[in-house]
Amino acid sequence: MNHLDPIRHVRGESQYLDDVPVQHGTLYAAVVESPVAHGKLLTVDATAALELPGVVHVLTARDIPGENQIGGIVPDEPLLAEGHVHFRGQPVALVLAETEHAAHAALAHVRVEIAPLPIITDPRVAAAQGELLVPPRTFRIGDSEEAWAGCAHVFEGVAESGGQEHLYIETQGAYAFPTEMGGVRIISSTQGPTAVQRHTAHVLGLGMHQVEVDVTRLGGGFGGKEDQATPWGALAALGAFVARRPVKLVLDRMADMRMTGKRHPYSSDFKIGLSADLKIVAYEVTFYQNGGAAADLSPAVMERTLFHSTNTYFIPNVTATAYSCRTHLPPNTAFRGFGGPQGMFVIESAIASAAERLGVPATEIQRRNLLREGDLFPYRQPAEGCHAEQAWDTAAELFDLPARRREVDEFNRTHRWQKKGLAVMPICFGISFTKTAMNQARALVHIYTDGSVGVSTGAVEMGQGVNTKIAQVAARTLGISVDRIKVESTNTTRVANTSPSAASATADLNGKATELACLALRERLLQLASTELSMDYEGLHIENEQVLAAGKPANTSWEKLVSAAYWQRVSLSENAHHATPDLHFDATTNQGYPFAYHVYGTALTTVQVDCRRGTYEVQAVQIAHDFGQSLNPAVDRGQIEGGAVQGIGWMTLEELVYNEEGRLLSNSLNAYKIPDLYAAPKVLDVHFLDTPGHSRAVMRSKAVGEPPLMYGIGAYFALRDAVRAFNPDSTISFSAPMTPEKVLVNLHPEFTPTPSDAWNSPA
Ligand code: LUZ
Ligand code: MOS
Repeated sequence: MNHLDPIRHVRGESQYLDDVPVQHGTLYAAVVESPVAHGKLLTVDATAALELPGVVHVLTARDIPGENQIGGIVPDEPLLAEGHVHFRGQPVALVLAETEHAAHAALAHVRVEIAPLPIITDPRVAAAQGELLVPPRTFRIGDSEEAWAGCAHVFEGVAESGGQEHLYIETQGAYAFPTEMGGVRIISSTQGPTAVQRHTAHVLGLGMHQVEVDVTRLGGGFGGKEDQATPWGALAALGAFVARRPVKLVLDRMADMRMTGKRHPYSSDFKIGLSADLKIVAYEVTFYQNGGAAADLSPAVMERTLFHSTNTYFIPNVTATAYSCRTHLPPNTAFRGFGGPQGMFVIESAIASAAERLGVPATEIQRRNLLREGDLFPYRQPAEGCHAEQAWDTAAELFDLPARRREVDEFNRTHRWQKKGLAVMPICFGISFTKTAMNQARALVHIYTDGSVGVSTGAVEMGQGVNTKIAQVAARTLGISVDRIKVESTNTTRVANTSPSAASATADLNGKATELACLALRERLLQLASTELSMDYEGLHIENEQVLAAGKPANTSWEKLVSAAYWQRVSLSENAHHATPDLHFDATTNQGYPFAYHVYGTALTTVQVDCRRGTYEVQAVQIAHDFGQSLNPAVDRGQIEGGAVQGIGWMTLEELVYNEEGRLLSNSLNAYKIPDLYAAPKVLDVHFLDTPGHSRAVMRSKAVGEPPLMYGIGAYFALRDAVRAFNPDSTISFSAPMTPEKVLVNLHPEFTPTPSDAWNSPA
């Protein structure tokens, strides 16, 4: 079965926020941003702006009727700046005007006066000054301190990974309408409708029942709309609340890039100890996370970095510490992988460092230390249903790792100015929100009297195909065709108290709730069929698969039965709740059972570098991935391909540059390069491993959203391999992204780059 949406997408028929027909009387909002990264806010003077034609209101913190606070984990973030500004691009005021043009034209006429204060952009500097967003955390197993003495080899180093712009195709935005009785209805481009509802209610001083949030679909989220869709929803709602008119607020691309947080850059210290036979005995790592100016989701991201600090390896002695550092950048936030990729980059750097210094292939160390069934993660959950070795061995055999290695070496022997590189990247990703309480979901299923079905859940469709999967779950469970099912918009009045669509867990959580609701309806209908109607009803009982496989429209007896149920006054609606069983985690000991299960896989990456220019090509990414029993191989393959390419972008081309004043210099697609058709791998193979899936996964189809991003880490190490083939003495640092400029400098260390003048020239 294909994804339900693409034909409409391609025809431009799908409705996104900006396609919602504009209601008469709508005002347009534009955001006045702080022009400096840190300072004392002296005045916000809107007099001149208010004299411009079409300008209706300029709202500041003083106009907020409730509490000026949108912090999630920590209450440290105002909706509109008050007293101080903490990052460049921080919302200071909101202009409301009759047209979009008038609103934007007014921005420059709002006079904002700020007394500048010192600016920190480096997380290590922040940590040294005690600027932490939350106290540090340490995950510990065994005793690494004791273990060093017993190691044959110990290596230390530093690893750095950069941020990443989400670059969802649809920018942030919201459209808010005042409702009768003083409430608001918000159409929001958010992964977290409940977060928009909760914070808007708080800001407006309303009950949550007075705020309705509706989401049809997003043009991408990638984590950027898990928490950071909230300010735009709340600002539009504030405008609608004050003006008593509909208010539409959509960020343009450059405003979105300037004002919103991104993937967290990390700077980390590692120390790895190995035995003579290359077993990893001990690992110590300290992460400095660049959190930006407010906590946002940084503490949770930092925690997931710790969870994934050993990737897919068993290490008996681990001490992993993380600092979430406050800097004067926009608050960094969730991004596909949620800190996991950053943690995994460091352990892979440590292994590469050891391998290079010992003169052995990194793959020797990697393969020898893969997790096995029952091995403990540093947080004491055992690896259950562990497919780490299966994934590696399948990939190595299927894609012939020894032959790939020989080909690369042979090519490098015979070519002077072109070099190839190869890396293997095994992954392991824990599925569940690490905050146990968030692992719950509800579904509301209505069967209409004609036998058609409407399903509402908390899942937000953002291109990932969750609605397709939910429709499949309902169809399979009820034994009817998918055409009879509509997955409705995500609306806080139909399904309340939802977790965001995040953590790769959306299909599992909402799919399971859908399955439960459909099972209850099916039981009820079966009972009716057997007792009340003495119907010999087979369509529902079994043969569901056959009915679907035969491509028959809904079994006619389904309609008969549904109609009978109505006339017998049997309810045709069901609301079900699912909570992932068995999860627990103690955040004081950092031990427990936080994940429903883990997803495994392995990628082989081959690159070729032009050693005169530093330019490169990712030739092949060949993946063996653990999908379990895939509900939808087409959708799942798409997630792997997109995730891998997005990960390659993070590791290679995508370079966020802020200057020392905290100004984003890579502020448009002229200056921020994401993978395009040319940068995508020439070959991208995805092999579906034969694995049973997990009973905690929806219909044993394992979560697939975030894990593949981490295959992209292989591209960094493959490039490093190619650089070292050209220049074996290279003292190349573990620093991603490995841009062509960086490759060039590492190929030719005698070539001294000029300081980044280009970046510092006035924009
Ligand atoms: N969001 C969240 C996430 O709130 N908790 C998580 O554990 C998580 N993991 C991945 C992505 N988003
Ligand atoms: Mo996400 S990083 O699962 O919103």
